[in-house]
Amino acid sequence: MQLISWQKLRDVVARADVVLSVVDIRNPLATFSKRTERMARELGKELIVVLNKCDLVPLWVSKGWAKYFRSEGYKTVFVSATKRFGTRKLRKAINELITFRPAVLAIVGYPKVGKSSIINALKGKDSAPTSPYPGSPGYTKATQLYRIGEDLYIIDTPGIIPPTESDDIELVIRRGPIESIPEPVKVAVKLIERILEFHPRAFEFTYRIRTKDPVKILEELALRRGWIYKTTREPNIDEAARAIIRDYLNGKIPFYVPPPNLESIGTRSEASSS
Ligand SMILES: Nc1nc2c(ncn2[C@@H]2O[C@H](COP(=O)(O)OP(=O)(O)O)[C@@H](O)[C@H]2O)c(=O)[nH]1
Ligand SMILES: [Mg+2]
Repeated sequence: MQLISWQKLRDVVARADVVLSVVDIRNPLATFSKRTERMARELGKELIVVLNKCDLVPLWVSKGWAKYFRSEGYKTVFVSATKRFGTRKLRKAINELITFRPAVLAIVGYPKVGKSSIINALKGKDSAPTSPYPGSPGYTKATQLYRIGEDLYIIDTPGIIPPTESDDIELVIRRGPIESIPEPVKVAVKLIERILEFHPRAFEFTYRIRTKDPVKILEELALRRGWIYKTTREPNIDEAARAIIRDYLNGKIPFYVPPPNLESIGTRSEASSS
C-alpha cells in the first residue's frame, strides 16, 4: 500500500491555497494529524477540519465534536461524503477562505477517512477512486488533481501516517491491507475492547453475539461463519479477527468516541431523534 511521504505532503501543501484535513468523526482525536496542521501553519495555509462519516454517529456527537474542534481554533465542518450531507456547508467554508482564483485545495488525512469520497461529493459525481479497505483496488496511490468547480481544483493524496511508530489500533488497521496485519487476533481483541467500552452492545447489534469476552466473540463469530482450522478443528479466530477489523472499517459495527465536555454542549436531546 502506498502512503505519502512527509516531504511529498509538504510539496502538496505548499502548492495549495487551502488544506482540507479530513478526520473520521467516529474517532476524531485518533485520526487527526497534528503534524499536518503544523505544516499548514508553517507554510501559511488556511486549514479546514472536515469531520467525515457523520452518517455513522448521532447528530449530537457530530455537533459536539465540531464544537470541540472550533474551540481549539479550527474552522470545522461535519459532513457525510457518501450520503452527500454537508457538501454545501463545506463549499461555503472553502469559498470563505479563497481570496483569489484559480485556487487549489489539498485534501489530506489518514488512510480510509474518506478523502476521495469527499472529492466525489464536491464534484457531484464519482471520479476519484475510493475503496473500503487499505490496499484494495480504488485505493488512492498517487497525488492527483481534480476540478471541483469554476477555477477550483483539489489535490487528492494517499493517506498519511504519523512518523512516530504509534501502536494505536486506528493506525495499525489503516496502515496496510487487512490480510497483512501481523497478529490480527491481538489487534482485534484491543479493537473489541475499545468498541465495547463505548458500545457495550455493539456485537449483539452487529452479529447477535451476547458475550462480552473478546476472544469468545471471535470464537463465536468463527463458528457461526464456519471458519474452522482443518488440522485442529478449532475455530479460526484469525479469520474472525480480520472480519471484525473489516466490519469496523466499513462502519458495520456501531462505534463512536463521545465528544468531550458533554454537559456544556447542550444538544444531547437531539440524540433521541437520530
Ligand atoms: N458511512 C460512510 N462511509 C464513508 C464516508 N466517506 C467515505 N466512506 C467510506 O470509507 C471508505 C474509504 O473512503 P475513501 O474515500 O476511499 O477514503 P480515502 O482513503 O481517505 O480516500 C470507503 O468505503 C467509503 O465508501 C461517509 O461519509 N460515510
Ligand atoms: Mg483515497
